Amino acid sequence: MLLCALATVVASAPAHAADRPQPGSVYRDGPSGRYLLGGTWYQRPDAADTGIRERFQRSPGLAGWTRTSVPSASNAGVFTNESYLGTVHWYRKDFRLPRASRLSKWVLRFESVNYRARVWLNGKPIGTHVGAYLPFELRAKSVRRRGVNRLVVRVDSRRQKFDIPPLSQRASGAFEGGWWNYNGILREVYLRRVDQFDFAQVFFEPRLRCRTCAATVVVHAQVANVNSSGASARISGTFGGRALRFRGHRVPGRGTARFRARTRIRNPRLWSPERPTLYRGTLRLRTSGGRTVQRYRVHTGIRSLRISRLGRIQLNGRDVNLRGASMHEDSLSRGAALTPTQMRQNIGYLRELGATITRSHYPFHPYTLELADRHGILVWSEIPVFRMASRLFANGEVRNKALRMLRTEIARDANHPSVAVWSIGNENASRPGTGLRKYIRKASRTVEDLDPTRLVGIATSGFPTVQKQRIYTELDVLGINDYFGWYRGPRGTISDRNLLSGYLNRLHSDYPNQALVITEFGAEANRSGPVTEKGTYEFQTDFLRYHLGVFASKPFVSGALIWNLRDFRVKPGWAGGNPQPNPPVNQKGLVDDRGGKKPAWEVVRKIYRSTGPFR
Ligand code: GCB
Repeated sequence: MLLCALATVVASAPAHAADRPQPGSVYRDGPSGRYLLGGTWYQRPDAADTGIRERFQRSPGLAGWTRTSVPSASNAGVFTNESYLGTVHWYRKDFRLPRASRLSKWVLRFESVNYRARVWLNGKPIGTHVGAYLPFELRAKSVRRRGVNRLVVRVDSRRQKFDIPPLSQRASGAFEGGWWNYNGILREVYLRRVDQFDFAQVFFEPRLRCRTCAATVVVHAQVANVNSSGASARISGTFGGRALRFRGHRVPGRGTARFRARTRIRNPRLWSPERPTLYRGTLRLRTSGGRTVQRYRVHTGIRSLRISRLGRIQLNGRDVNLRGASMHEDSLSRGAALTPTQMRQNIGYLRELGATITRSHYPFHPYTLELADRHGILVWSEIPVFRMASRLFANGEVRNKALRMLRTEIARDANHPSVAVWSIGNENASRPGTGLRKYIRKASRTVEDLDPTRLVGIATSGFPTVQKQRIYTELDVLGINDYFGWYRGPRGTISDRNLLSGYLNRLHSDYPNQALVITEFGAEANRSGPVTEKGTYEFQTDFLRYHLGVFASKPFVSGALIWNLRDFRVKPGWAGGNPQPNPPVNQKGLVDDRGGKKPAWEVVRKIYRSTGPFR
């Protein structure tokens, strides 16, 4: 009740800096009719105590609000326990609708809000959403065609018991969670103009039987009718300049219909890290009367991914040998709300390093994926099912939530040729119980159904104490987080790096049909010192060189990713195995917070540059 009162008061306030959003988007692929809701926004912490709330209600103008821009992490640079555990923060934005036909309807698209969002438009609640890193859309029913609109968003970054990924403070005082909990509207907000029909999902599915074969591209389009009465829709389009022919379909009122077309490409130019060829696909959506209501464009690639009989990842029929580094969306100045320049910088580092693969614990910003497509960097794409205890998977609703994330991720990212693996989690229970086994099985079927062109995998802790887990044989790829010689592991079993080689051999014989990728290996480094002392640049350099040497001697290792490209913030008290840590910073980066390259950079760069993407 109080929340609504707050939002209504805000809604009746005089307009401040009401701009008219301009057409355009940060990432280029997707539907027409997108307008970036950039410009001036305002933010304020929640007025939790009555005094502040009263003041706020009496002066509904700008008192208490500060000017900001979106994307925004409200607690960037604040590394207190409270900031990590979560807060409530408000955002608001005044805007005028772009000029458009009266037939247009409007949708608000949020690319990522962490973690719970409640949204009001002109004082009316228009929807809520839970979970970051994936987009959600709300119908802007209460939008005013003339005059000023006021959008208000309440962002609550506190995590609840069954949220994914988990984040809390244990009774011991220790914190759960793997990266800083930034509160805010972490990625862009768009206004989308929709008229009658809307592309709900588009997938250009490349089918390629062999490297020299002709390719078939099957185009799947799901069209939504935003009106209440049924109507016929038509789609036309092109792929690589060739015409696509779809049959017309009737789309039920407020329902959806599926359209399909295919085209054959006799001599396809294949996408690979060496030559990341992109084909342009365009679609045009029309009413039966011939009025164009939306266009859609993608830049995608033709390539195949499968596992060979020897358990190796094959890209376009050739065994890969990938090397790279993982990333977190994190910067000292902006938290997780990276600017396009920062995303370009990160991809720039990967390119300079000679990396052919990257990874994160959550779906990347779509712009990062477009850059990866363009520059031939494969992506291990993961949903944030991060270190979840068995008891969580025992809960069917938790499993369903994770599966929904996976489906949303596939729907959003299926056209990126860089995405090679849909990863369904990281370091969950090492010996999956019934619940986790059910989740793995369902997730693997989900990928098979929705996207047969890619591999399904999971990242696990590399512990030799864990025997073969039969459930993993239902996956294509097994990710191993290798900290041999860094952490101690269960009963000290990974303290000795010399045990790494034998452990990898054992894994390969346990899972001969699964590909193995080293999803993590790394060591903290924040100072110079003896090579034998953990936390020194010398130790990190020697550690990475040694591990890369072991991987190079194992033809069954399809790829390896350093943890991490750059230093990032984890949680209060983070030490990460470094006897002289700098909490909350994870300093396993090759690059530090000032953009400085640590000594290991040059050693890794030389090794990566002399390792081709194929065997
Ligand atoms: C891991 C986690 C990653 C941590 C890393 C570390 O295994 O997957 O999120 O940051 O280890 O530095 O300990």
